[in-house]
Parts: sequence; C-alpha cells; structure tokens
Amino acid sequence: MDKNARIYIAGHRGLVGAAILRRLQSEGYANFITATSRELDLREQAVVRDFFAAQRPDYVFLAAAKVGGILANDTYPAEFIYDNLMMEANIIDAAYRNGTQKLLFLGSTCIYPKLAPQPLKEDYLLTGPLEPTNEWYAVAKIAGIKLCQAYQRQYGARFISAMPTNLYGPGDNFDLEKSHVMPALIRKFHEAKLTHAPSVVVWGTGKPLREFLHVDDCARACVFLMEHYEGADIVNIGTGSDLPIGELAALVKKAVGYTGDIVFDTSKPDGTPRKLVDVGRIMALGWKPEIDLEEGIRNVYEWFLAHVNMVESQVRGMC
Ligand code: GFB
Repeated sequence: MDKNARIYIAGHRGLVGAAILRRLQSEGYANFITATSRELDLREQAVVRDFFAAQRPDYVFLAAAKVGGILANDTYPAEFIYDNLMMEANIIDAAYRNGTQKLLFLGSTCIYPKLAPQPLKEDYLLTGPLEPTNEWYAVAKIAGIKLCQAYQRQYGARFISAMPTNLYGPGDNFDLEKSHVMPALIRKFHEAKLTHAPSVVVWGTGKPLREFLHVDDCARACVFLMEHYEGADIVNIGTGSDLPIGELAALVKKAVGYTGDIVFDTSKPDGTPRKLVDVGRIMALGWKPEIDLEEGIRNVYEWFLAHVNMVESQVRGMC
C-alpha cells in the first residue's frame, strides 16, 4: 500500500476498526476516509453507492458489523443476519464498482462448524452444522466470505477475508447484556470489588474453551494481510492457544484484585464447546501475536479504569 493511498475503514469507531486506524497511523498512513453510522447507514445500498462514487477509496478494511456476545447473538437473530448481510453486500459491490484496489473483509471464527476438529483449519468452512446461538451472524459472515471469493473469481477483484478469533481490547462494549465475555468479566469483577460483593456470577459452566486475541495484534495482522496476502482462501487470525472460561475468570479476578468467590450460572448458555483456530497459514506468511493474555487483560483493565465514566454513560445510553 502506498502511504498516501486513500484508505476507507468501515467501522472505524468499533473495537477492530479503531485498532486498524491506530495501527495504520503508527505505520505512517495518513489518507483516511471514515464515516460514523449516523453519517452513513451502511445497510442502505443507494447511500453506500453514492459514498463510494464520491470517495473512491483505494483500499477498504471492512470492519463494520453488528456484533455482540452470546446473549445478544441469541436474542437479536434478525438484526445479526440482516444488518451484516446488507453492510457486506453493499460495501463489497460498491468497492468493485468504484475501482477499489484491494479489500479486506473481517469475518469471525464462529463461521466454523460447532463440532469441527480442533484446531480449526480454514478448510473446515462449510463442513458441518453451526453453533445455534450464533448461526445467524455466522451465516452472514460466511456470505461475506463468499462475496469476496465470487468477486475475486468472476472479476479478478483483490478481495480477501480474515477470520479473527475472540477479540478483546480498549474501547470494547462493556454492556453486560450485549458484550463478549472479556469486557463483561472485567466490569463484573471491578464492580464487585468496589461494592465488596461476596461473589461474581459467570455465565455457563465455565468449561467452554475460548482463545483470546488482543485487538492490537489483530489490527497488525489485518494490515499485514492487506500488504502481503492475495489468496482467495480465508486466513485465521489467533494465538493458537485457548483456556476454559473458568480460568479466564480467575485471571480477570486476579488482574482486578477481587478477593470474593466465582459462581457459575448454568442457566446461561455455554455456546460452542471449543473454538481454537489453526494459525499455521498466517504464521507461515510471517505474522505472529505479540501480546500475552495476562498482559492484555492488565492493559484493558487499565483502559477501563481510565474510561470508567465514559463506559457507564455509554451503557446507560444503550438501555
Ligand atoms: O464471549 P461470548 O459472549 O461469546 O461468551 P462466544 C464466551 C463464553 O463465556 C460463553 C461465557 O461460554 C459464555 O457463556 N460467559 C461467562 C460469558 N460469563 C459471561 C458474561 O458475563 N458475558 C458473556 N458474554 N459471556 C460469540 C458469538 O460467541 O463470539 C459471536 O456469539 C462471535 O457470534 C464472538 O463469534 C466472537 O465465544 O460464545
């Protein structure tokens, strides 16, 4: 990528988009196109077409998405499938029609079958049934992958797809009903520490295994793939190691300095039993993660402490 190339980051205020923007800025890129969801409703085809015709970005990072944790995915299936399908289809087609040189689509590791062998190789896509709590989101993300592959196959478009594992980092969503597990646990343990609560409730059995990648590592991988990868095949982004949710809870408890108990609420879903990606493909290209999980948790807790007022007012605004 030329340092002066016009780069559109769709979703630049989200967890991943903001990290990609920070990464590109740190690497000396300076010519960005951004628009908030209020300014540009990516679900509207005509609006997206007009935006691309006017802006004509050279490169597109497609990080805009309707996202959420296990409960949000399970509660709002219509929004998770419709919003994501519309955003992807509109952006990918508009990028093709307006001469975008290259596009990176961000998927998710929930695209893989619920009971696929572990670690999850890219080839396991579409080999079995999906995890029911997030199949709506997964189907939309699979459609995004197929859109990129179709435009590449039919038109020679350089549209590539990456599948990040469970991400966490500064600027995450800390709303307990909608968030992923990491921000939820940080907030729960922090509030329990302040109120001297005797215990913290962790959803499910604590047994499901998850892999966690700091969003700054993910952003570095996204920029790396944009610069070095041209294939039609999807590429996993992860650390290659996972841990049970119960152990994650113990790590967050330690980082926060909470001394009470952990209680598991088994009325809440566990979701998929394990979701560990095979990172052989991206590592063979020359990328590897740098932020260790305990260091990453400390980093996000520090961010949370510095932004706790903002987080609380955002969460109140969402209710
Ligand atoms: O992060 P999470 O919501 O998403 O949940 P998934 C991971 C695990 O943590 C599940 C447990 O087993 C949850 O039951 N968990 C424990 C909690 N306590 C909590 C809590 O307080 N909040 C939350 N949210 N979970 C998502 C998909 O699946 O992963 C998305 O729904 C996407 O589509 C995303 O793929 C990356 O890992 O289960």
